[in-house]
Amino acid sequence: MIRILQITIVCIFSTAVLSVDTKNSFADNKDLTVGFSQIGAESGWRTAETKSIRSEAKKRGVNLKFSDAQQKQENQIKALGAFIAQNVDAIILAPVVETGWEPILKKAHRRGIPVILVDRGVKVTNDDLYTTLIASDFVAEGRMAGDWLAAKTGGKANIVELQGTPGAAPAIDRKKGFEQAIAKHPGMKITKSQTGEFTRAKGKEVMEAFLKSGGEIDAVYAHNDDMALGAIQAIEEAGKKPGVDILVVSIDGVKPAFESMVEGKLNCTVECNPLLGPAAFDAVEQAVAGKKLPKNTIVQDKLFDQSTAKDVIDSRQY
Ligand code: GZL
Repeated sequence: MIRILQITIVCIFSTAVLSVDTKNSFADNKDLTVGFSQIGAESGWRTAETKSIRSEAKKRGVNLKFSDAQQKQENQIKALGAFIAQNVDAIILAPVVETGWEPILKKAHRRGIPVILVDRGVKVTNDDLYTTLIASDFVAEGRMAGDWLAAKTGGKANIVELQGTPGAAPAIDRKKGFEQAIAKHPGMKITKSQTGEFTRAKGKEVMEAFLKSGGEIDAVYAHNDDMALGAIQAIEEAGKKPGVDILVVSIDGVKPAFESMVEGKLNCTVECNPLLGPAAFDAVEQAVAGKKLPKNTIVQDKLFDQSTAKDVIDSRQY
């Protein structure tokens, strides 16, 4: 725990220092070339992360090569191959799924190109194949959402679940954490569960099918706000009141989620901070300078619900 605490303090401290005087500290980065393989633009969270990485690269004068994989791992692997062929100084990777990265990461490792993982982790036989992972604790996020729902329902609810992308770390771990939380309450069970692929459109479509298939639904647990907002639309179109007839809990903390909580439709969201640009380029600079980095930097998360949404909505940065 101390280790995580130290990492968190370092992370917060270095982020705080960077945001104060970045213009002076990194002017000499103009000859740094970094390849960034981004998953796509499936959610508000994702576009906020892309904006943070792009703006931080600009602020530091880093030459950023950006690739949008349109949700396909093969496109990410191709992009990493191109970055390696161009002999970039470092790679930032947001891996769409956990597995299948060994060969391409071995190639980068052989070329001595540091790979900074942001927002999602990978499963590899040797974690020397990546330099560091900067991400939230998705199991903790799922647990926070489950504990909140248990308290709200007195431990009794039929729940439908909208899962994220199959095989993605946040989908696997948010499910795990939520199930750990509700396991403490025999009256809480997940009656239906299907992927909504982290998108609003698919989340709405799956929720419509859940509603049509009958059975009591007391709550929806969505692995991200975009799917939750789609589910809210489906609940309203079915003539029910989201947030009242059917509770809605989700994760991310994007601004539209706060707007929905103020309207009384979304009940709670667990923030998963996407503004990873400063920490990502901190790690790039330390890695290219040959400094040792912690293998895992955990981004701190916080739960918001309708009792707090109004007070903080104007200060939300994404
Ligand atoms: C979480 C990130 C997830 C978000 C979704 O770190 O990988 O992917 O929760 C996004 O909104 O699509």
